[in-house]
Amino acid sequence: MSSAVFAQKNYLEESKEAKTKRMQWWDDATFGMFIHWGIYSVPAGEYNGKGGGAEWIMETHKIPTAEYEKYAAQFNPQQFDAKQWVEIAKNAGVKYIVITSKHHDGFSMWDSKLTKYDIMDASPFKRDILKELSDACKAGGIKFALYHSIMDWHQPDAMSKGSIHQNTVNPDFNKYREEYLKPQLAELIKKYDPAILWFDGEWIPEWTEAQGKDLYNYLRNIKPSLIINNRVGKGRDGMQGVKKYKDAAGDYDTPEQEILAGAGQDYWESCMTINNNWGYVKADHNWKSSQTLIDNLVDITAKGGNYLLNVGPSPEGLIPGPSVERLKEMGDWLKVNKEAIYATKGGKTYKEGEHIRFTQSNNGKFTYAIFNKADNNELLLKTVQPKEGSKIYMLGVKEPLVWTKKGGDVLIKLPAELPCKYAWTIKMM
Ligand code: FHN
Repeated sequence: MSSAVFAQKNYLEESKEAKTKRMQWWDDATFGMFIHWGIYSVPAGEYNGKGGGAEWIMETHKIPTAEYEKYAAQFNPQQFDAKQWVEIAKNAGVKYIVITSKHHDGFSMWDSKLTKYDIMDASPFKRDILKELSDACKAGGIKFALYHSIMDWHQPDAMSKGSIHQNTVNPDFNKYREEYLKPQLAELIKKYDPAILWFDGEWIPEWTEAQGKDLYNYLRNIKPSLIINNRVGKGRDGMQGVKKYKDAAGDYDTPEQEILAGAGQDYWESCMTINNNWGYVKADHNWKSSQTLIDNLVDITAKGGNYLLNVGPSPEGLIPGPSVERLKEMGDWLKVNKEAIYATKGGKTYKEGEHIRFTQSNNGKFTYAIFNKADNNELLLKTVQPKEGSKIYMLGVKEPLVWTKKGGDVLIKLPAELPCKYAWTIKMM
């Protein structure tokens, strides 16, 4: 009897209109929270008294697999509360959460049928973290998404000959890809329905653009609405994260720890740490200021990108206090200025001096001038100005602002009392 062969759709040939429709929620969301959490939080950036590594600690200190596996037996985050994490994200104004399902160390943070090296079988915690968090995201109205590493330092066939993580005599990468990587991803989609799959670790020599294109299509045929980043293939140009060639696999560019120049870029998302590390490091006290984090959000939005800001929870299951404080301040700022950030596009001229950025409502009706510094309680606008005779407002302030023409520029008198800290938004037509 012939087996039913389901017609595989070729999503690599998706129309621009279909992609725009599929990406619309992501484009409007603008602000996401990255979570790097795994058994690497147990050593917390220190091994045998030496610092360095965070989520890379196994590689940084060349820890043998059998020794590293012991961290799984110590991973017991009893203070983990998914509802609390979602509350922190909502209070920050975050619209989607991307958490590591499996980082390079190969440990699966969910109950996987494909391995015993997972949260249910190898740790005393024995709770399905991804299930708890995906349920909490759904209840909280936040999109749930997953980071998944193609590189895997634990799976026998995943690392090439000569790698310190080579765990078998003749590694067969095709076997790893077809009998482990792809089935685990299908399992993750079926169990947790992620809105995005955020790939990483694609730089290994065994991975190719052709495999990336095949994986992209395989996943989109399982979940057509899935959004997949450009690290699914080999088209990313280093940490700048942009596509090296037009038809590279993946839906958006992924600059890391940097902000693109914007202007004409397609879909892109800048991922950044909130301190100096992705994974938890107990000695890392270098948190970025709320001013810097809000300036980054404004700058990225004005250039048409998304901001994926990372937290690294502790081995106890807590998002570090300084991260929570800064995320709350970003949320307070967004409560006043959200109209200039969500569902907007980059402004006509997004850069006018160091202290002003412009965004526009998606329908182009309103322009927003977001600034973080003004002289003598006045703001001078040069290249982007309000229409003659129109009223202009500051978001969070009821009364219209007084503005006058000064030569070819516009001078705006700021209200005596500003509605928030860090940066302010002028709304004009
Ligand atoms: O090697 C990873 C690193 O651990 C971290 O996950 C970042 C976040 O995007 N990506 C890779 C480094 O580029």
